[in-house]
Amino acid sequence: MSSCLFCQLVAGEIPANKVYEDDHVLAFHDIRPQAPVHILVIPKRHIESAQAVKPEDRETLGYLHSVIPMIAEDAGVAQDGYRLVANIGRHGQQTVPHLHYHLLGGRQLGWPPG
Ligand code: DGP
Repeated sequence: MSSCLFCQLVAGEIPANKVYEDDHVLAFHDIRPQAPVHILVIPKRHIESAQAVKPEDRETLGYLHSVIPMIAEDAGVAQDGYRLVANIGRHGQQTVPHLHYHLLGGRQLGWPPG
């Protein structure tokens, strides 16, 4: 079993409330939602964070971004808008070291973040 929580989730070793899945991307509801819609979108292949992205990840991440509009549409937030956030490292408060985008919406969000 992988030591990475999200790799375990991709492998089906721990359950997830999935909203989208294909060969390269998985999207599921965050276990601690911070907004009415709070979905995590991840590449299935392990990449530690946005800071660890390499040129060879270009296709995977370009593809991941191409399915986000559909996920947002299905979640009902495309029209009013939403936020896409990647936390990175300690100061970014990344707690799971597998690249993930928080897709947050369904209410008016504040800015700047804390
Ligand atoms: P971050 O702090 O940016 O690394 O975000 C990690 C998010 O992952 C956090 O919002 C909570 C969520 N999370 C942690 N463990 C699980 C889990 O087992 N299942 C699901 N669905 N979400 C999780």
